[in-house]
Amino acid sequence: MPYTYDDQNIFAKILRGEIPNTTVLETEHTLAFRDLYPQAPVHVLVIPKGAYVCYDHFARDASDAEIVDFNRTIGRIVEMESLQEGGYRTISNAGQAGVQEVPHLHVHILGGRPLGRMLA
Ligand code: D5M
Repeated sequence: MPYTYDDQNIFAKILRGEIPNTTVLETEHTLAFRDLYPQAPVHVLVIPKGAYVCYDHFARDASDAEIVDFNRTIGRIVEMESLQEGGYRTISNAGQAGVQEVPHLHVHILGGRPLGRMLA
C-alpha cells in the first residue's frame, strides 16, 4: 500500500523548527518531546525524524539504524523519566480506527500514575 505523507502535519512542523516543543531527548534519527495535552504525569511522544505516517510504514521503509534508534530512545525515556519501577504504557494510534490525530508516527509513553486496564 502506498503511504501519503502530509508534510504540513504538526509534528513535521516541530521537526522543521516551525513550532516549539518541549524536547526530552533528541538523537540522530529520533525526537522525544512532552505531549501538549498530557494524559498522565509523564506523557512523552517519541517520533522518528523521517517522514513516516504510522508504525507499519516505518517498519516497512525505515532503515535498521532508524528502527534501532527509535526503539532505544523509547527505552532511554523510560529510564530518564524513572518509569521502570512504577510501570508505564506505550501506545501508537494508527489511521481512522486507531483515531490517529497527527499523521506522523508517534509512540506515546505514559506513566506516573496507575493507568487502569486498557486494550481498546
Ligand atoms: O495523538 C496526538 C497527540 O499529539 C495528542 O496527545 C496531542 C499531541 N499534540 C498535538 N499537538 C502537539 C504539539 N504541538 N506539541 C506536543 N503535543 C502535541 P494521536 O495519537 O495522533 O491521537
